[in-house]
Amino acid sequence: MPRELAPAELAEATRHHLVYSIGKTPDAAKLSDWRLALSRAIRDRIVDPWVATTRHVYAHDLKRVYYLSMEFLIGRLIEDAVNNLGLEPAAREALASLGVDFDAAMLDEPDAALGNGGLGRLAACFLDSMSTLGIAAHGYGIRYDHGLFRQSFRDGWQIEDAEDWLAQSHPWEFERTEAVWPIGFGGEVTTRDGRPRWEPAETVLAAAYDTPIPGWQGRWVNTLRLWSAKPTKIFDLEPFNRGDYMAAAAPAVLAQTISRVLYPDDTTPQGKELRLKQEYFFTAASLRDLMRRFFSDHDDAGLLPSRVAIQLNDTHPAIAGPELVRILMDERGLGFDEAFAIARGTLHYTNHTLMPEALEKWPAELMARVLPRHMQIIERMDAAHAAEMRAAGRPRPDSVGCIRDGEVRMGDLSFIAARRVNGVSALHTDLMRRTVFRDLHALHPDRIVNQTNGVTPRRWLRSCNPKLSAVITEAAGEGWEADLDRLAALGPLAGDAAFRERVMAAKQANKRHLADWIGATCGLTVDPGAMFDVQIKRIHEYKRQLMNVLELAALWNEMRRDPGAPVPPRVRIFGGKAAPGYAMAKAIIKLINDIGRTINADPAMKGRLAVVYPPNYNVTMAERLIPAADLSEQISTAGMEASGTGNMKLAMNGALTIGTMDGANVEIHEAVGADNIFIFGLDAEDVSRLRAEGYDPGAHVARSGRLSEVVAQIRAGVFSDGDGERHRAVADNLTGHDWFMVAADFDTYWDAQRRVDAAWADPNGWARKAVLNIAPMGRFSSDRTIRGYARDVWQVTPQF
Ligand code: Z16
Repeated sequence: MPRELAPAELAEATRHHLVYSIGKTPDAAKLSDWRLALSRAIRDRIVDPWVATTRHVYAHDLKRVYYLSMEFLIGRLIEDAVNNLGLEPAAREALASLGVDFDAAMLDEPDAALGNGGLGRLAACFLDSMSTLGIAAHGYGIRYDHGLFRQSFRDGWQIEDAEDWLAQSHPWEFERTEAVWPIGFGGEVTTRDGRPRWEPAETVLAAAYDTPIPGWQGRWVNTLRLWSAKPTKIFDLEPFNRGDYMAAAAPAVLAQTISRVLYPDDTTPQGKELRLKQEYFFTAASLRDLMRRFFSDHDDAGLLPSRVAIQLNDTHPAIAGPELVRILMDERGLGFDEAFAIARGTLHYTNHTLMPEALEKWPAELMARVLPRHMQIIERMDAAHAAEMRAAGRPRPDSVGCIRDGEVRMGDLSFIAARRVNGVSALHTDLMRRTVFRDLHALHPDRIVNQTNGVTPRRWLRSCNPKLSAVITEAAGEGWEADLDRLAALGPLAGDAAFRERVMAAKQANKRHLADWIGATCGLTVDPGAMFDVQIKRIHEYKRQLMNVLELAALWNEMRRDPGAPVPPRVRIFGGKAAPGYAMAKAIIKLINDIGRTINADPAMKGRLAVVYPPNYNVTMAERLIPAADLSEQISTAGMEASGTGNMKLAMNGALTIGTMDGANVEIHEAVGADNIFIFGLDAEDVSRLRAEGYDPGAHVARSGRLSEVVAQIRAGVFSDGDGERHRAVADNLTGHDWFMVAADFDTYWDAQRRVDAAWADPNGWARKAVLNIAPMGRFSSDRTIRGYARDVWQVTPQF
């Protein structure tokens, strides 16, 4: 723990940075200047423990973990730093003494959105946990100039705008001008001295930027190293001398596009050449970097698996397999067999989805053109794997192979190049073994392991929900933030009325706060006494926001028909972005906004039913919504959501789940018990059976009076100013195709919502359930997840 810091000392350090780092005087400083100065002052406190961590790792030659991820959705860092270092009170007081509001300064920090959703946020939670547990780890990724787009609504339709998180400089990072690696693309493979040699046609530089990641109490500080692409030469001299300055700058423009922008597709890869270049760019730079570190104090490449564990976050860095083999063969002179064996002892792969359209595939032609040497190595790895299986008397079926139908399959490549392959929830891992990886699993029965996702309780409880945190500290004592199983102490208190009241008072205060924010940002008045019912996640058909909004419309119908019915007041809240190219998801957004507008405009719904969809859902908005939620919507088609992590964050903050038996919902159900969760609908087996039998959505719609009525209203333009065409694509899809089985689950979802109504009508019972949701959430801390990876996958020992 860094030395205690007095507020006056922090104020002085902030003033000093304002003048000497930012170059402003207090009278001229804007809020963002103060925020940057404070960040620098706090960053100064992290540097000593950072250096100490690095020294410790070198001195003890600890095995290192490298987490390679295309996405790190870290959000605001000031908050993590202040919280983990215990500096919040000092920072608040220091800024107050300088005449600056701490909360306003925190909110001024741009939300670093270098990720799309769950996968990127998981990587950020893992960084926090690896530092908290004292694991020698580096995160490696891309320093995108522009993170995930900003969303706004125009007339209810999603509009995207460029995000610009670096506009005011990023105060946490250190540029490492000594760590700059050339990365090649294209060209050809020649032979020199009997060895293959790749001569790339283009080269760009990967430049390192380091952000320190302090763990709980600052005992350990790891590094997030992000790569930015730079040109190898700024100007082509020949056109420059001719006076054609624009042409002269062309190579610089080309290089910089590589790290320019995050691809905004959650779970649906685009197969674009630039994306493949991004993947190779950061993977090759990271391997170069970690191999330099390894060879700086070892000279036997065979030691790599015992000193280094590399985790591939999805197939995005899957080119690491062939790249590592290439380095060992072409640069270190090892034979193929030895190189492949070393790679297979060092690499590990996490799968995050089984949806066929989401599994990365590259045209073999593209791979061979962009990475000709790697294409040769992929063919060799694949052939070696096939030969090995034949020799073992277990020949591969045709369904296995890295290159099939003219495409390179990154899932198979990752599998054959990895020592361990993991799923992200028990159900998902089971489905991996039985479906997508069935044949590979039969060949390698010990390779697939489960590591159920988790979330960091520092950000997702302690820092976003200080009121509930104070109540928890009273019950569980200090220090639960790094030992979340201690929440179990709350279980016995579920029967204690005074304790329940304290928990619900925290919830109520958070709801009032959110209601004020909704009033200020959406211009809607909502009653903080109503049930806050939230569905916050990317907009995707499999997540079934459509089913939610159809049930909402049906509820509106019911409430209008029977104005006296004892339906508890609800505020239904949506948050989430659609991939810009995903037309159906964007159509669903428009439908939600149309139905929402209709309900909100109905005077009979005043104080009874309201719909809120604030634009631009991001990490910061999640931190506002989650502490104020009563009901958590986790209603994906069973078998489709690999895990979910929002489900864990919401339950940890005392929201009850309405959900299907999908992803980690299954484990949440097991943890909280059947009485404290609202489960409904088809399970994964039902879904696959129904699909195999031939699913007829029209029949399900016809059978449900409520659903038929809503579909007829949509077709009649009831929600769209009489325009029956506007939502036709959505309605037609629902009645004619409905791959995600909204119609099949609609009625049981309706019934589950009515069970929710009944439970809400008993405030004591609801509060009891809320406490019984929080109490068993220790198992969904990302600390538990990381201990699992450390033990079962990486074989490293946490220091704490
Ligand atoms: C993503 O966020 C996820 C999967 C994927 O293939 C690509 C992206 Cl960008 C999500 C899963 O959908 C979600 O269920 C899971 O909780 C999350 O990854 C983290 O594992």
